[in-house]
Amino acid sequence: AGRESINTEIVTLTRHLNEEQTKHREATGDFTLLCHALQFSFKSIAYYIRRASLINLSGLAGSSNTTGDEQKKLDVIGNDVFLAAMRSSGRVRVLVSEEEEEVVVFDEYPHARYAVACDPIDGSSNLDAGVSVGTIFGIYRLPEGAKGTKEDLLLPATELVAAGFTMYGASTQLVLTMKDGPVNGFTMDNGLGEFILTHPNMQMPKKRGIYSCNEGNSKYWEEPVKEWCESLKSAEKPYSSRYIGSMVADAYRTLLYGGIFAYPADKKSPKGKLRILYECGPMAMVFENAGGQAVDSKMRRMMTVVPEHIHDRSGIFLGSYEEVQKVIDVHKKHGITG
Ligand code: P6P
Repeated sequence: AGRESINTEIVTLTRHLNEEQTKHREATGDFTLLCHALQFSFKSIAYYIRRASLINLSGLAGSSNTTGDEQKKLDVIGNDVFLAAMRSSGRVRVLVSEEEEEVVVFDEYPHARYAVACDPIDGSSNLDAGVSVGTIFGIYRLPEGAKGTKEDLLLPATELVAAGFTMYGASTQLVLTMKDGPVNGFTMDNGLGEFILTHPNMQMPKKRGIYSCNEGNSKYWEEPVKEWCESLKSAEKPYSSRYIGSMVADAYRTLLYGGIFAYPADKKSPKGKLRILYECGPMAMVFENAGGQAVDSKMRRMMTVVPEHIHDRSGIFLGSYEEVQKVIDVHKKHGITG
């Protein structure tokens, strides 16, 4: 009597991963250990991002990465933290990072069975402005006898065993999904230092009048894209426009509220801007598993697109099932059918 009711059934990410492993009697625990290393890297990156302004970690690091973006100090720290966590897990053979020109091979673990693709801090150009940024990741299971070369990672997202992203915003939110599994959302409890399951089995609204794209590029858009965007603005009930310019933030809002995120390939960027391996592919898997759709600029199912090289790019339309269907239907009228 008089005992305050405490919730003894808090599901932490650690508990969730252990329960998942128990469901698969044949599991060796390697994947679980890899995910524990992943979660540690998210906690570390969150820690540094939150302190950035205090210890002057924002601002340029004076170097630039493969795609020529000005590298921010936090980009470098995020990449270092992520690589160290993956290496020390002993479960990763080969890794692609937006910050690394070549694949990173962990020769000290020749029998490790996983490959990881990652953008340690996506959207970092917004960091100094205090905009939410994030880590996007995809995990592949290597075939027996794999040597850990870049070919092991030039795969479509249909081959991913897990994918997700962590958004460092007002709170630290992790979205994680396994192949053909549900999408689960976790929120970091700083008191416990644990990710807590707060959004089990996320299901997207089938439609929503919100579109998210950089209309500053519309001069370069192909005709079907212009027609699609105009149709939203001239609809009976015109759509709302929401664009943060940080993919993880725009994706997370779209996942929760519904709507559509688009970064089309255009005349200025014929291959598109976003990278297949560590932006488009993992996001496509999350959105499909949450009941949404994802296609590239040729209207191909995004999850089937195979990157030609590890930093290959693609156009992408990502969102509620019916909202992406509208894009597909407009392109069909122009003879583009994926
Ligand atoms: P733009 C951030 O630099 C990023 O890679 C994604 O996070 C974001 O969606 C996109 O580029 C924003 O690009 O051309 O609209 O600034």
